Amino acid sequence: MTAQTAPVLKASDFKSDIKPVWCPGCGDYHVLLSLTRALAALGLQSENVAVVSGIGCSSRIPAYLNCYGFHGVHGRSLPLGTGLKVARPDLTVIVAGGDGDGFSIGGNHFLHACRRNIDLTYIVMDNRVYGMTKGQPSPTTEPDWDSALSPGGTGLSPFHPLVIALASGANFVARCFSGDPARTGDILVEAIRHPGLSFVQILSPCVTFRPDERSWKELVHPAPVEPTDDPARAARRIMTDDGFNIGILYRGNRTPYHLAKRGPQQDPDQLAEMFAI
Ligand SMILES: Cc1ncc(C[n+]2csc(CCOP(=O)(O)OP(=O)(O)O)c2C)c(N)n1
Ligand code: SF4
Repeated sequence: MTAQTAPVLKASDFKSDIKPVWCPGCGDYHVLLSLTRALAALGLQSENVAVVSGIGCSSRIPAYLNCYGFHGVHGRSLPLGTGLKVARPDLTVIVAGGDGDGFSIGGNHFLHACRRNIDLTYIVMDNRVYGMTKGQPSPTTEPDWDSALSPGGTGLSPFHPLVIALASGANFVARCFSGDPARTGDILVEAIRHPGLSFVQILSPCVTFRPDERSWKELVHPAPVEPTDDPARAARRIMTDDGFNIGILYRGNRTPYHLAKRGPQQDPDQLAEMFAI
């Protein structure tokens, strides 16, 4: 009898048959492409990958992938992904969503997922707006972005996700641009390979509610420095860059979370008995 070898999957094999409902020109199409390329480049099999999301246009991504997926609850993608990874450490778990999902309602989970430094890759498709609910400002929206829903702008200081991730304990931090799927795919490969919590902010224009973001393609540029393993240096650089530096900005050596060695797992029936009223 000959041993069966797993087939080598192409990027297109990771794409499901479901046609995305994103607006024509939405940056998230290219994020989908980059992610399928990364999964293929890593030589992964569909049954060993799970993509978990929250709610938002960007959070629809699990449906468009041919691997395990969970389209969860708004702001709760990281606890879902954390639970999955702890229960199934053998899986490659990728958590994905938008800036509203991750930094607003999910902001607290973002801090603590970075602090726990579980071996996850967290992708945020940052369009600096709530796309799905028609254009409200998000935590990363510029204070002077003038719109029908925020006349004159919010006047609020934007959230700085990369620095907050660093300060909270993430082990890998990168910024990508959806319009460069080749580079984004390469960075995602490194993010997925890197142990611990890898946070990848992908600037992904919302062409419907932020048509001004079409200009991002002229603004992005490669980060002028090599990634550092010093979080303070990385944070200083990110705080003083123009927000359009693309590349791996921090590659850390922080020890990822491992389940403490415990005795044999409790029998669920015994547990139910203990808590029976
Ligand atoms: C608990 C809860 N609160 C609010 C909503 C409404 N809601 C759905 S998506 C969304 C924001 C989406 O913005 P973002 O996460 O940035 O994703 P995008 O659509 O821009 O990709 C909101 C507020 C919800 N579904 N559930
Ligand atoms: S509303 Fe914006 S984020 Fe949502 S699909 Fe359309 S372009 Fe993309």
